[in-house]
Amino acid sequence: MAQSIREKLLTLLLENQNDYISGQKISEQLGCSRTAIWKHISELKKEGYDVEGVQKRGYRLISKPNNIRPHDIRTNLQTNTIGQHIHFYDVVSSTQEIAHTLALEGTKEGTVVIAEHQSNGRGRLGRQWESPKGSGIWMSLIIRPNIPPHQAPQLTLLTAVAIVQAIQAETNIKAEIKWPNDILINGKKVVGILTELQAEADLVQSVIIGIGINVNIKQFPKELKNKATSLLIENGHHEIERALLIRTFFQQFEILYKEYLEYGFKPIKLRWESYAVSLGTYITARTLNGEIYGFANGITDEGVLLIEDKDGNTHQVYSADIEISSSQS
Ligand code: BTX
Repeated sequence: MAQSIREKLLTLLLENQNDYISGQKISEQLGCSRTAIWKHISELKKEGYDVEGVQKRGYRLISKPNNIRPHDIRTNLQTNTIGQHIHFYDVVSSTQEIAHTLALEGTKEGTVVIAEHQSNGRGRLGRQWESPKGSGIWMSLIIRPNIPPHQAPQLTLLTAVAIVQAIQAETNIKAEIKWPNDILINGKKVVGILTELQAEADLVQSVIIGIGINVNIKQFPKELKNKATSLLIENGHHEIERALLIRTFFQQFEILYKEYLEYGFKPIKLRWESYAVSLGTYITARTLNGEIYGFANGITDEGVLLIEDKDGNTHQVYSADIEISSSQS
């Protein structure tokens, strides 16, 4: 999608962050009047951008807010599809709900729904996902891969790889993946992924990937304190620019997704394994049909977890919550 005037203006201001750029130059480059530019700058100021305007010198960007509106994210975004269409909300019940409706209406692949706050963010099996205002990334990405439904869990693993890579690129923190959908730092959950499908018997129509990233959360409610963390907590309490992290995630995701569509899951699986904490160790898997305890041998080319129990039987686990044990019990 072509950049909007607002995005072009932001790009110019960011490229010249420490210098003044004249109103004349901006209006030439953007092909709009100086009054229109002044109006856009006023809007940006209302959103928290600190832009200095000095007569005869022009405009200079002094600082930007930690916002995640479409133009904050799309400025300098280098993707063809992922994140090219963004629906932003201050508050929603769940971004998944809106994404489902958009997907049914035939929205373009790569469309993203993002909110500052979810009043009813959801995890798997009807669990709640805590989504406080202004400090996280709560978003749903819609894609339309040409795959049978049973392969869709691979996209959860692909998403996890893209997130781990984006976190490492932007914060230098090495996060780990716990099969199938948790991303952990120091054993605590920092990201949750919820993959939902719209499918016919043998063909996927849309995959809606819900992603919750605890970015700048300073404190968690009592019941989550011991199992949840945020990038800010793990990063010596330095704030992280959310729009930048989202952009990097979109770029990483697009690269991996293209690779996946062309070569299948194998190359993604190799990367996933290099970040996984739940392999080569004893684990307990809690499935809807009961518990399995054993040695996690690996995942199949489909993304299914293989657990060998004490009798040497291998179990294929498609979905579960797992707990890692430090040794054989
Ligand atoms: P899950 O079922 O694996 O994890 C849910 C569990 O994680 C909860 O029961 C709780 O114990 C814990 N938890 C809740 N909130 C948090 C949090 N902020 N940080 C760490 N742990 C938490 C994981 O489900 C999938 C979550 C997906 C969330 C995204 S946000 C955007 C999209 N919209 C939506 O409604 N859900 C997805």
